[in-house]
Amino acid sequence: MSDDTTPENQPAGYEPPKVWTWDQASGGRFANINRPISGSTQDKELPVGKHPHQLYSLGTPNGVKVTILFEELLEAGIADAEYDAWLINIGEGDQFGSGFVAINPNSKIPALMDHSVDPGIRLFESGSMLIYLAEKFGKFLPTDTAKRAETINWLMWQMGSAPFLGGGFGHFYAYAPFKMEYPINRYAMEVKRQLHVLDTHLADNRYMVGDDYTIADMAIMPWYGAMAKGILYDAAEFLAVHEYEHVNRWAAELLARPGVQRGQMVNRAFGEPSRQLHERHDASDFENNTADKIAERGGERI
Ligand SMILES: N[C@@H](CCC(=O)N[C@@H](CS)C(=O)NCC(=O)O)C(=O)O
Repeated sequence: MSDDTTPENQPAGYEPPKVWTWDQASGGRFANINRPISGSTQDKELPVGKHPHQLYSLGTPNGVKVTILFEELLEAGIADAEYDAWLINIGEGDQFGSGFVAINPNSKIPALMDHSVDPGIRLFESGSMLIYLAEKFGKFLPTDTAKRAETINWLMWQMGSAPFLGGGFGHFYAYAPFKMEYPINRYAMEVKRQLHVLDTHLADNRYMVGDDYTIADMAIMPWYGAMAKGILYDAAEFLAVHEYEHVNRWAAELLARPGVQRGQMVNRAFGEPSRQLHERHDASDFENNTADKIAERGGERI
């Protein structure tokens, strides 16, 4: 490709047709699961375990936000926050089963049911779950009006910003079938701008809301903290993430928390087997039922 990056010197590329049609062979990591219509593709009930909260998820940054909150609530001694976490394999299309779609019509993990009330309450959108659980248990969402507003500010910032990081930068840098300069440039610039927003704020604040550790930290860390630590998309060098010194300091503090460490393991189906807990039904599962231990027993859970 030419070194000249002015638009008129870029390759001509694609001319959109008058009416878009679905090209099933468009390529890329998610080509075989993405569709332009919503709804279920198969009848499939979801399993229900013994606890009031039933989480159907996967250990991606959006899923991990919620398992971190559950583990932090339990770490804080709130026994009623016990939960079962079931693995939803989005690569296999589990999110299009009828039981899953009944909880989340948008077919994305995470999805949560609270059966402690009758009828049970469904929750979709990770940010909605964080607010619901924080309010239910009176933790990690300050009651002071100004601090509560600031927590929701940063939570909504995360919910609005992360699609640029994941759906934009991550998609074009790591998952698209070939590299394209225009979208990679556009999203790299936006992600660096977002990291700078955080870095500037964290220069003067220990956590996102001053000295209060809140659901805003739990929402932002799995995306931007992981990015600053070079965990996402193998893009640490490309985005020079070491430059965001305050984001790195904040992420290191959060990553050392036992609740965060356990939350990151739940529904994780990739990486080091000893850090993968595909299903979580009990606190003892972290000891007994990680993927390495289950494999050693020939597939048996205890
Ligand atoms: N805004 C949603 C985003 C959820 C989302 O994008 N989930 C992805 C995994 S991180 C997913 O389930 N993708 C499956 C698909 O697109 O079919 C949330 O925060 O809950």
